[in-house]
Amino acid sequence: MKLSVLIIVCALFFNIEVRCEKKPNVIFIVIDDMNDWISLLNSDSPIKTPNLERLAGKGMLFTNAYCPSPACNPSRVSVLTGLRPSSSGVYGNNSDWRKALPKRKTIFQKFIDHGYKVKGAGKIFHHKLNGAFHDKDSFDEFQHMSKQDHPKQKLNNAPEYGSIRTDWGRFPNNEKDSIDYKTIDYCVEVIKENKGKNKKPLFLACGIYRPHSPFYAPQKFHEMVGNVELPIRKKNDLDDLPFGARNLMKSTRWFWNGMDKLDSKIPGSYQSFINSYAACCVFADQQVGRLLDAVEENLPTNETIIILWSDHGFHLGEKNHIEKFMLWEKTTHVPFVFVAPGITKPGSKCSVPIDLTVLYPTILDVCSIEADEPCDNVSIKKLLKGEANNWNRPAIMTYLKGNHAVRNNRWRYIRYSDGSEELYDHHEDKNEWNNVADVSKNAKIIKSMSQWLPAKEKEQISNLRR
Ligand SMILES: [Ca+2]
Repeated sequence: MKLSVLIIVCALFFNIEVRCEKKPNVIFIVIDDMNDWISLLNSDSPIKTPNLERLAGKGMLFTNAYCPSPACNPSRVSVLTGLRPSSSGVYGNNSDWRKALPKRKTIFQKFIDHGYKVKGAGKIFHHKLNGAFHDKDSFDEFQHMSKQDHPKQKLNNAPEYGSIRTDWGRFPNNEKDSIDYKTIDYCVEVIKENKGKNKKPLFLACGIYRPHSPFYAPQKFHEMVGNVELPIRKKNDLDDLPFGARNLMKSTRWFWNGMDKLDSKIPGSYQSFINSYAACCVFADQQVGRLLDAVEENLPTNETIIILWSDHGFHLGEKNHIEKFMLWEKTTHVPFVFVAPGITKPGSKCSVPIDLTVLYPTILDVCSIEADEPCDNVSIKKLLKGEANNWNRPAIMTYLKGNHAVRNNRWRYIRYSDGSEELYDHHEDKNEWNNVADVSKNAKIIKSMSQWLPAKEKEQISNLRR
């Protein structure tokens, strides 16, 4: 009896030791502009994402995950450095993030320091100004997004509306000519090279560009989605918006208003736009599938962490808005899957609202890397283990200085820089149609949620120019 106890104790000890010494591979997937209207997060959705669901089956799906900011640059910088826009001053898509945070180590740099080989491809940092936002020090090797080919003429038959960058349709002919196909090709090669024992642990960042605009996907993906039902909208939905919201919407009003006009002129245009966004999501899902095939064939399941997230959501006409850049549910709710062998239970779900500033402290915690600098959020390793009791931190989102949203399991509270407010009750109003901030009995809720707004806000850093 005593001997068997001793054996069990030794075995446990041995296992723990093995886990500490072995550095798991990390596959880190970020998708651009993918919102929550996908079957991963909404089983009724016409946009089917079987590969995202296959990934979720391996670990934990967060059903209430939110981006730190509904724009590429501030969201990505925030996730990759663990600092909110209010701490960094990186509020906008042009903010010079490295100027704001010259010494802050990104997730990737922490892994390089920890003995990892860190490679990446595609859109990881904000893609503008020919890759000026990219961080060379974050990677041992990186394949930039391939050049975006465009059709000779816009495909949406609307030369006056938007630009080629907001076009939609069936393109390119051959999916192998798409940016993401080439990104995945690179990642698959890296994964294959890492097959076998005694390899240096791999951290691979894979940035998928679709469903970001232009909303181009090859013919076959359009055939897969067909005619998708249109998003639901409410008449006069905007009547109860405060000035702060209307003001923030100004710069993107052309997108919806132009669509409305175009659809009157060429009926079916809005439908074809929606179909194209759906086709882009299905295309992105298929690229994730190609990556998962390579991971399953070449890397040991019990020693490979896989993380997938989207940098923010996207409105497709709900609230008369097409774009991100607002603080509502559709612009901030994102897919987030975390597969951590030995920690997450396959096929598990967590509905605790979190924002993705948790990623930095969590991934370091899970991989036993010391976070030597303070983070704005905490590790969610407990949630990954299924221990969600007493978790009371809400998700916090920021867009431009002074505009914030706080989301708990029932409410979304938004406060704009002019002090105006919105409050939505998700138990009754999943579409955020009825702003109940002015209802007197909700004052207590607003007061309690306001406590989570950032106490200090850094001045906005200057824009990066080239
Ligand atoms: Ca409304």
